[in-house]
Amino acid sequence: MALSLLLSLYVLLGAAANENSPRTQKCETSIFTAPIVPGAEVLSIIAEEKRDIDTPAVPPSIPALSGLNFCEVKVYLTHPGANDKVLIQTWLPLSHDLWNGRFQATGGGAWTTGMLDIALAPPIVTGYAASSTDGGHPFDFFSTDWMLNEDKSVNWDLVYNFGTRSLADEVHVGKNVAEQFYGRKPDYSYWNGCSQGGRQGYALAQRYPGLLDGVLAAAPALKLTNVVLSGIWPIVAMNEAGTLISNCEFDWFASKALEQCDILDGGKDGTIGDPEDCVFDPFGLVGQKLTCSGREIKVTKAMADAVRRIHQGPTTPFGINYFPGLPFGTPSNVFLNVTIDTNGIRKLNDPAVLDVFPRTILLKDPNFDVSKVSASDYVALWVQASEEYGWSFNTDNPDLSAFRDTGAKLLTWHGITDPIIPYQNTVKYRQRVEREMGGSDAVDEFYRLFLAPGVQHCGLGPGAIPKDPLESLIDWVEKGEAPDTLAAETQDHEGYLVTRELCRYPRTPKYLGIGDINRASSWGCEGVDDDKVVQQEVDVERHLKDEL
Ligand SMILES: [Ca+2]
Repeated sequence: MALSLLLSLYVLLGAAANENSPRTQKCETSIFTAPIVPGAEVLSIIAEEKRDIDTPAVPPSIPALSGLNFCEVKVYLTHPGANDKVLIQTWLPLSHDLWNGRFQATGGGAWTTGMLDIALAPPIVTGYAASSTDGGHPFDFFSTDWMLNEDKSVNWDLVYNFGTRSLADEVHVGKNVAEQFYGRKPDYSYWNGCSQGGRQGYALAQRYPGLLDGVLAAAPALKLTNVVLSGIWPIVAMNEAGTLISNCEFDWFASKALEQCDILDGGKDGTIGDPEDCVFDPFGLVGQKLTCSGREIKVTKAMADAVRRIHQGPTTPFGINYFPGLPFGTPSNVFLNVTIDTNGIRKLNDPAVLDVFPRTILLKDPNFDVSKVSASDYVALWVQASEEYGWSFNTDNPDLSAFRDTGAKLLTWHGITDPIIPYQNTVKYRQRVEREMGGSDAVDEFYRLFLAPGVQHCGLGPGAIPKDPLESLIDWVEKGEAPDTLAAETQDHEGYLVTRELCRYPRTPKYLGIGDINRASSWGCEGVDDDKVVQQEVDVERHLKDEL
């Protein structure tokens, strides 16, 4: 009797469990069928249960993780006529109970379309079904060789994959694979990427509206051909100024700018709240002395001129500025590599990866010498890059109406002292969207931008870094709670916690004058004058061609 009662209870409880939670399939190849992907043909699917997997860190935003368990689904597809073979890798929490019901598509970085395992580990830890793609090319952050065929002609299909096509494929496949595994569609789908991955988020919003409910796109490499070439501008600027300036000297100028402008936001906290307010004149330091590697150096006019030109950003020989430079106070560690030897001889060291794109893809000239580029050569490179690759890479269409009309949300944050992608590049895009789509308030309904003072590229720097911007996006999408500020924190050099609420663009931070300067509660956000925000757009490309 007791046994039959137990059996009855077992059946009842089992039935109830089945009714309330759909059964997760076993993680094996046989349970998956080919997803339908517009414009592509699935070649194969392989599913395998993975246990106790470790993944490496990618500083500053991705930590090393270990002991991960998941169902890995590899889908290989091709685009008919392209002769490509693209991997889309999806990781799925092993049971329905471990899944948070959401899908997350992840982005790449530098010259990768996706980061595969590295990018998939953080979302699996927090319960997402998540995807990444290799775009059909080898994984290498710093090489663009894969964009060329063996005969050195451009592989336009891979250029297309990298720019936009593989991103949509990744979302189609990932959502479908999750649905097959869990027996229901994801409740919500998101994009999460920084830098190249940030640009990719905008590519999805601009070209494939309707695929995602929310896009988190940090420090986006919008106008990618411009961003890439802006990396060699400091070298051109030094050529034009007639002197090389060492990293040590540049950083001395940065410290002077910080000394002067830190207080403009009301608080001496080691960051400049709004560099637009910082009117810093490097020529005012001519004649002053500094010390680098034990050697005393006197600031010359040529040095001040080099610093001015670097901060001004790409400018034609006739003085027309066509891309933002690094704001004052930004470190030089990425784009400058000049040292001074014991004899006082200045030397431009190997520019490392800065010249990869112009050397291998644009000019296809292995002997290209970036140290010899003049301001007019540079304009020619700029126009060529934009004309040949802009259609795939630049992701700068300001019309987001189709994305807005689906109800989706776009959230971006950008470090103000980003030494790789000037934050003004993102601001300029946002201003173009405002002009196109009814002004700042109308755009804020679906697209919000937060600037992070003192933060570098995707993280690092002395400023407070957004704590969990994806959570803020989720609250906006799923609960209708639009973020007015973005919670951020960091630790100062003594390990003391620093908190901030990052201001929603175009507002800027202001210390309230009382209270702990390291606490968010001591800071507010203030508005800006209208004339500061809206500037008429100039057709820069046409202007540059006129000068050629
Ligand atoms: Ca400050």
